[in-house]
Amino acid sequence: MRSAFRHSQVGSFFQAEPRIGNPYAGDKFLQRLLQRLLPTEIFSDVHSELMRLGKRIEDEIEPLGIQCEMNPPTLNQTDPWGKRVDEVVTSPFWKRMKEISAEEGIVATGYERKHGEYSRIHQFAKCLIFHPSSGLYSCPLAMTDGAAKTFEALKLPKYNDVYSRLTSRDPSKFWSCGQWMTERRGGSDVANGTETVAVKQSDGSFNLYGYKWFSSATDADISLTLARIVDEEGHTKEGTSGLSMFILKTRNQDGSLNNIHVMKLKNKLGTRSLPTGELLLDGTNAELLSEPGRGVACISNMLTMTRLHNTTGSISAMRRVILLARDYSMKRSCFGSKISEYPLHVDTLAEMELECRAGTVLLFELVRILGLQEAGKATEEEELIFRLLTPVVKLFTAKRSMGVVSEGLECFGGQGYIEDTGIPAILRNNQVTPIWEGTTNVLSLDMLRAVAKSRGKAFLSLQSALTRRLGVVVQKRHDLKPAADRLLKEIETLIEMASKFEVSEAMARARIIAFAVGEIASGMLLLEQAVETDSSTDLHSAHRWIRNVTDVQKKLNEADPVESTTSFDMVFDGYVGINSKL
Ligand code: UCC
Repeated sequence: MRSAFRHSQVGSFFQAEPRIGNPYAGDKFLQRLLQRLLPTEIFSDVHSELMRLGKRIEDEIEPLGIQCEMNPPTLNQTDPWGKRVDEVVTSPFWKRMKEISAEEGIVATGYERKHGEYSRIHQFAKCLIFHPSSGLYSCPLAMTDGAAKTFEALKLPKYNDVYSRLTSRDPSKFWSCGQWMTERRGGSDVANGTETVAVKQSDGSFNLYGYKWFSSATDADISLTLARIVDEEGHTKEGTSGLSMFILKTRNQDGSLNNIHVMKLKNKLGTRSLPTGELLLDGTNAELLSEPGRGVACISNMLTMTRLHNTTGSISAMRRVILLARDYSMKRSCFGSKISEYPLHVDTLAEMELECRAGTVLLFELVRILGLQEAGKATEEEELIFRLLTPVVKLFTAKRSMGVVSEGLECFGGQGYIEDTGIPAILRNNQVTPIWEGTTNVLSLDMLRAVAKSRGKAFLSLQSALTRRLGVVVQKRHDLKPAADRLLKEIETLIEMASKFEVSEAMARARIIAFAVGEIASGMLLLEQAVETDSSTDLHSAHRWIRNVTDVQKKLNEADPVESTTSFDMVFDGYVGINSKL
């Protein structure tokens, strides 16, 4: 009697937990997209590899990733006798993730070029399913991919060994690479804020002195970084043209740090499994990689790659929360039915799915062009679109994914707010994607720079590609003409209005322009997917997306931040600032 009473207090119901399962098998949209983008034989090869990797993720990588999240790195600054050692201690799970990354060729697949121009599609499909289960090891891999791309472009035989390590599948050879750009003064404004200096040594190498404020993956084997060369008179040059790019090894041959002091590990909102630190470079020996003064242009190769990986991160965070929420909706009953049976809940999931699909087609459009570039087959139009869309797609997916992931947490009710379900970490970790690799505003301005540098040709290339490709869509399915026309009208209006803006007006509206480009381009890609796959769900996605595309004219006309002071007045409302001594 007493034990039954106790039992009834605890209750006998325990909710079955949501699971991601095999993330590739669970993503039919990705499968159809790959089938469409890849020739039959290549698809067959890639599909079976992704099925296998997906299973390994489910069985081995996902539990390891959870352990990475639960066992963040620590810093031992001194040994027991007080000697400074600055040892970043990472967990065995994190170390194992590095080995698995090499074994699976997460970076290597992009450089082995087994599938020629399709190799990047292959690689990024792997990244997409690997990322959310990797415990954020995907971050060092993003930088490693960026470094491999940079070395490939530089074609310096002296660094063949470095390149082969960055792209190796052998865990004992594989090196990861950091990207140490951010300093206290220069966050976004790298060109003016970088204070690190490089002093030439008699052997031709340089010693670096400076403070790197955000160094993701302090445990990397090597890093690329920026510094100002000190000339013979002891002067350095200001601005972009004073910056050069260097390579450094983080450790000397005896295992000691290369005159690097790890001042602290950052206490971050998320990405806690990543050893992000503040580093003092105190005579760190490095070699000059770029031409003097060409550091920003040279590291841009790396930035392009890390921005693609950032996009991958945002999309895969959406996919992860959707896979979990979808599974949960079939396990959780409420008000007498499975929540998957409520149209309102399904509609919420459908909006999330739609955003994820839009991001996915954008990513694979960029990755498709990247593969063509590397095979020497990209047209001038594609090159211009690639430069234009890279910042747009990064900022678009990062920002929109935050809404999706937040919505996703709500799908689990209170459980979505409970740390040890692992669900809140998706939100905390994803909040970095709109920030690192360039904030939304910085990247909106980067898009404008791409337009300006091409004298408007980047926009016109996008418009002509849209016109041509939507023409093909309409030829195949005439009933899609209204949707295609809507997109063509929006791009035409956007370009017409943007071309009449003064520079300052365009800059003040850069975000609106960037999001409009993202919406229009993804609309076109979703329509292509709909006609080429013949899937009713792909057709529904395209219609649903285009129905929601922003009215660009209205949005741009409403935005009046330049000509009027109203917005400024509204924000500051008589505020004159508080003495920062507080
Ligand atoms: O390091 C970080 C964290 C690492 C973690 C990465 C993991 C990511 C994925 C994880 C997956 C989960 S965060 C640090 C990130 N920092 C930034 O992103 C900096 C943001 N600021 C910018 O992007 C700025 O726009 C700058 C620094 C690029 C602007 O510098 P400048 O000097 O003002 O730029 P300029 O003068 O416009 O360009 C200088 C040269 C030009 O070449 P030339 O001289 O030939 O005309 C530009 O065309 O650089 C070229 N350039 C570019 N080229 C500049 N930006 C680009 C670009 N985006 N693409 C191609």
